Amino acid sequence: MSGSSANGTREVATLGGGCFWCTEAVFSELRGVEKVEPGYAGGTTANPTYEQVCSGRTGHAEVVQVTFDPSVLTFHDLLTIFFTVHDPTTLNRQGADVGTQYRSVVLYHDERQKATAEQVMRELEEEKLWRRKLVTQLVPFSVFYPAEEYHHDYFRRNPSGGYCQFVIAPKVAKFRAKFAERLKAAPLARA
Ligand code: MHO
Repeated sequence: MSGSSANGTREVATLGGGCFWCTEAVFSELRGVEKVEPGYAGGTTANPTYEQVCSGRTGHAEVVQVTFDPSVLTFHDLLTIFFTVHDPTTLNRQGADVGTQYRSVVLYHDERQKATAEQVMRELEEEKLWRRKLVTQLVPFSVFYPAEEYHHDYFRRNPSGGYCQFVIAPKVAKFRAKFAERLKAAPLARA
């Protein structure tokens, strides 16, 4: 989906890579990313709650909806990073988080996004970045339900939580080291 604003064109991507606390923490540090909203997509229940999604019965995945400036960060770049910060080879699972709500999924907003996702997935298979086959779902986007307020900015607001310290912080550290030149600010400049 593309749209125009006073500052130029913006694009929206909807991506599921396991727990949305993790993907939000990572994507929000990228230059070119203007907004990252955690939520639910790809299921059938309208206006699902977190508890319902966690039950695995709504069909939704935990996702992030990312609004970005494609002149700074292309959808191709965003996807390449997406496929590095989560494991797209474990079906319905990211580490200890198991269930269809943690599936790897790209919900494309138009045919161009679909073609780009197919291309990036092919490139990664060829590069053998992941030794196993990618199991990422590629499906058309329909509805996004924002998550409850307390899930927004979760990593930054709950740094001492166990999941934040043991699961998210190491992922963020790896991401910062790998994509240092793409960050909004140097990691050392952050408190
Ligand atoms: N296993 C984690 C997942 C959080 S995530 C937002 C927990 O229940 O704390 O699904």
